[in-house]
Amino acid sequence: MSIDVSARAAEHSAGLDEPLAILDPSGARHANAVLDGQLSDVDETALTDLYVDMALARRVDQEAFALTRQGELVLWPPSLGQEAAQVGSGRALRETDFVFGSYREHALAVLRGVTFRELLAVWQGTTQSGWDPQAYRMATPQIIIGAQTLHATGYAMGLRMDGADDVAIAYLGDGAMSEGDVNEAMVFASTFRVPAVFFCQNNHYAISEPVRLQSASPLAARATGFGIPALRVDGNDVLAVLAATRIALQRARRGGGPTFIEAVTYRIGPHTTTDDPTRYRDDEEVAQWRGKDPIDRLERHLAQNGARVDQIREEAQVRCDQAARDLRTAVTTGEMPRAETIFDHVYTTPTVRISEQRAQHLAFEASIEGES
Ligand SMILES: Cc1ncc(C[n+]2csc(CCOP(=O)(O)OP(=O)(O)O)c2C)c(N)n1
Ligand SMILES: [Mg+2]
Repeated sequence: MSIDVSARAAEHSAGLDEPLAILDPSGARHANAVLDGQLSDVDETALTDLYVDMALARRVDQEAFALTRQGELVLWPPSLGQEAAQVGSGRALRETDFVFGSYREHALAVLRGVTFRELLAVWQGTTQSGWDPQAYRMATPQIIIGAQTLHATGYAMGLRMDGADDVAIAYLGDGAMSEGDVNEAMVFASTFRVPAVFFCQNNHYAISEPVRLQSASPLAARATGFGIPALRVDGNDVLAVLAATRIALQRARRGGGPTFIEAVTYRIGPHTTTDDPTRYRDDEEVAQWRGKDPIDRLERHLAQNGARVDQIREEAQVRCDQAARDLRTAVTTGEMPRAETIFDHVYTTPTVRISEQRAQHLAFEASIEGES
């Protein structure tokens, strides 16, 4: 029986040999039998919106990186190069779907409406968590590699029990595929047929570990062993990502269970602002991937379609410059939370022990007040 399940999952999979793509790096559009049907509504306005979203994501990332170098943020995990993977999938979601990200999904946070203040506070160390997950339908950043896939699966089990047709989407990296948590999440998601999407951004590295040392076969192929159909797409092609995510979401809403998407992309920048990638990879490899840039690709496509690219670029520039100003204001307006708030959100209802620890801490603070 398990063989049948895997075989069925494989039958509904696509792109395992060669990633599915719509736009090539030159911006030319190619027909794709699996994806084309999902893109009939994507006109020039929609393409422009995707372009502006990606430009904005890139600028937020660039500014936050600079704020780290200026000592305003403690750390930042850059998303340069991964804009199509994040924006294409993020734009496929409904407002009521729930996002469970890792720590690199800044574009998702921006699309969901998380404020710059809330986003930067995470990396400034001035929040105990980040934001209200329910307000944005997005969980706060997860540093424990892969843990969010369990959260998404559990949430999706709840959605099924409620009879809702929303979907939980978990973002994970290539390195996370080696974690037990992810494998456990896929078992539960598959056997309970939960409305979940596992969206893996294969950016080719887990810090310094190249993906070829994590897997000898495409990561997406693993999902089929769990009975989960997989779509492997060019992750720098925003249209391919949008279409694949729509397919996965539709399957989940119809009661067809989870889908695994592998978006093949590349982390152009360092792992975080404390990493030096020149120690473990060649400039040549990075240059090759720069040639597949997701934003340049869409810009070329718009130009080939006769769109007024100079106008679109200008519109994006205005939005980006405003975002840069807003980020700088946001980074300087935060307040340090009081230390005792660390006890506030451990449990919905504090346990006796947590309450005691809180009281002890307050007593200690009072005892040293005025000492320095
Ligand atoms: C359980 C766990 N193990 C190790 C780490 C340290 N760590 C932080 S990021 C990272 C690499 C993750 O790589 P990947 O899943 O590919 O995501 P990416 O950083 O490339 O987005 C590791 C090993 C961690 N945070 N959690
Ligand atoms: Mg990675």
